Amino acid sequence: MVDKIILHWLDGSRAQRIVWLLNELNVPFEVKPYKRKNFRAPRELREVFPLGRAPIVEIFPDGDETEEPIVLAETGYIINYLIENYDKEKKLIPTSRKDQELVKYYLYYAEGSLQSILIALLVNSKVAGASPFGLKYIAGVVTQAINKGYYLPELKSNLKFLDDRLSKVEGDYFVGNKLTGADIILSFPLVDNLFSDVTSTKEFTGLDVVTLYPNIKRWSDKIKLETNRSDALLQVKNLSPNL
Ligand SMILES: N[C@@H](CCC(=O)N[C@@H](CS)C(=O)NCC(=O)O)C(=O)O
Repeated sequence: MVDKIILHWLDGSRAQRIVWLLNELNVPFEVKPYKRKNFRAPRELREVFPLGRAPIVEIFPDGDETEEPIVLAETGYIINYLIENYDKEKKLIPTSRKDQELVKYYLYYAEGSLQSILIALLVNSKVAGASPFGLKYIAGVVTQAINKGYYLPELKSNLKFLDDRLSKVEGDYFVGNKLTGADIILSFPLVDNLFSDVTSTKEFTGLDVVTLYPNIKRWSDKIKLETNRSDALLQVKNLSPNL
């Protein structure tokens, strides 16, 4: 019997990367969609895993639903688990041990370092608007100073690091001249958050990312084409990625 895999999927979220991965692995799965309420995941997602963040993956080994499922949370861990357990043909696994470790580095890096900078910038950009009227001005000055003094230089340093890495790789991908978990995890911060809408990114960060980071731009265009195929897959299941 094959394992039964359920992907708990939230609109406009990191869960889309898991659709792409499962599609690449050619593994059958079910999608359970959730719709955000006031930008947040609905409470039902907490019934699957207590932190209630997407994606969450449930696996019933051998399709046996009488047993408790294996429940996976955290995108990097989910990607690693799915590749380790279901990539029998090593489609997404680089050949050298060094490159295999590099993929794992990116799985930690994307959520641990890069995404946390983007979240801080996003939160800081909302503080003034959410403050009581008399505090809006001062809140704006303080958060802008924090962004200018810390988060924006951090973002620039991270994007330069990634652009330099791409300038030195052989081929079009981050590791081993093939699509790996590194590209899949980095697609959310780089493609979805920064390069899909470069005008908003300019307003949000002041950075002209297309000019400053041409290697990421080239990679991002390629990745966008590849992910469109899995967006199409969701539409086939009557679940628009923009639900
Ligand atoms: N570090 C987690 C973050 C998960 C996360 O924050 N997911 C967002 C969607 S992209 C979410 O569920 N947001 C709903 C909420 O904040 O209520 C991961 O990598 O999976």
